Amino acid sequence: MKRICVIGLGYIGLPTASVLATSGFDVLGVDIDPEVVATVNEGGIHIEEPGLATVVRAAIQSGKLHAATTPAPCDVYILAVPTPLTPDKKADMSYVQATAEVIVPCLKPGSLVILESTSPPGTCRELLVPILERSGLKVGADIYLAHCPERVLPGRILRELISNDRVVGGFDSASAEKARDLYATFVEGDILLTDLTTAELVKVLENTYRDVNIALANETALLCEELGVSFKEAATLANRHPRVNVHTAGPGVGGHCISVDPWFLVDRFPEQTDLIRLARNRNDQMPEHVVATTLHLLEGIAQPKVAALGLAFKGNIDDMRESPALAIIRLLMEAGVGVLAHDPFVKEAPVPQAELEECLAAADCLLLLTDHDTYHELEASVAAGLMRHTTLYDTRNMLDHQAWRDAGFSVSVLGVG
Ligand code: SAJ
Repeated sequence: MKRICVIGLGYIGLPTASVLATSGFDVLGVDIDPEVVATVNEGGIHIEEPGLATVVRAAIQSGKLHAATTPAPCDVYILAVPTPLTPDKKADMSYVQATAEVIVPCLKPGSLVILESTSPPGTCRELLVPILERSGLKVGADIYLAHCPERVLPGRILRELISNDRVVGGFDSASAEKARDLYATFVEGDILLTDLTTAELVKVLENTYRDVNIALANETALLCEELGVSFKEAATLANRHPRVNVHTAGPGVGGHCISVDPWFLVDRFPEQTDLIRLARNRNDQMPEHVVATTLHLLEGIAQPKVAALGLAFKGNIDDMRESPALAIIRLLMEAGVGVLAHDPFVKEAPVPQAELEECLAAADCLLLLTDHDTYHELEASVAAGLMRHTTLYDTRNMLDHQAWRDAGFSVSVLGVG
């Protein structure tokens, strides 16, 4: 059985390492953070993800998964490290570069290197190949290289890791086939083979498609506020057309993927990406719109206080990366508004956080920012009893607004005029 080194024990690497271990491979999970390594070796997890704790515990108990801060010689290296944005919206490839450099001394003829991190098209050939060849081995002749972008949705990672189709791009067909054979041991979806650059583009294109469509939804939602109609109703009706899929409007686009990946194309092709740039900026401007509306709702109130419900970038997860909720809360605080935030999934936040009741106590506006399912159970009458002013601003258009009006609330909804 092959020995596999998975580098980067985050949202993608840890589930991947554990699933490979429970499939019978000997897996070495590598992370630069010694605390993460210690937690994993104890069978614990440092991220919230349904089902992950069970799989990691099983993988560690079986003796098939072991974590360390440095790699060791293995047959396969899976790189699952972050590709964040620099402040000037360029792809920061430093983690991929450092990871590739650190495995160079471990490479031997027959090694297979797989990049899972989402990367600008061209990364594997232009960045990885020259680094890997510092080993004295030639990619395509001595070692294999493939790109197999992760495509799982936070909150459903373990299920999607197994059920989703995978795109595998190979340096050559031998590389693609080797990588396919590895994923075939646990993937139930189809595994589709292509070349390295196409695979890189596919992943970025998927998320750019989402971003541009969400921007269209958000822009139309703003028009609906002017028109005095409901965006949700219009979108639902438009979606009865067999070839239309209008996305959902909201307070902005968060997460490490959709709000980031389109910039990889803009960075690489600044002249040809007007549409992508405009869409990205439209989505990035949504927090300002939410803040402007909230400030309008608070007009005339001395020392206003907002109860911000939801910190994660989307419902039912704890992930706050690029979360519009954080941007909105920070902007409100800068404008002199007191904000207490609540999120049932987030343990530690970079903004003031409290239990739900404390959050709502004497608040002037309930600002709903994340579509956690539990917020459907919010009791309007309970909130009304705690708050100073009964104002609701639902940026996810998810509550039963009539029930809140019946409880005495004045209700504003993003995308409803
Ligand atoms: N959002 C909207 N309107 C929508 C859909 C989403 O405002 O119609 C917002 C969400 O609230 C959230 C953000 O966009 O803030 C992104 O959420 P998401 O659930 O659409 O996507 P992610 O970032 O959790 O996961 C995406 C997925 N990509 C696609 O659906 C094309 C996932 O399959 C990828 O694996 C992941 O990015 C990734 O790793 O790239």
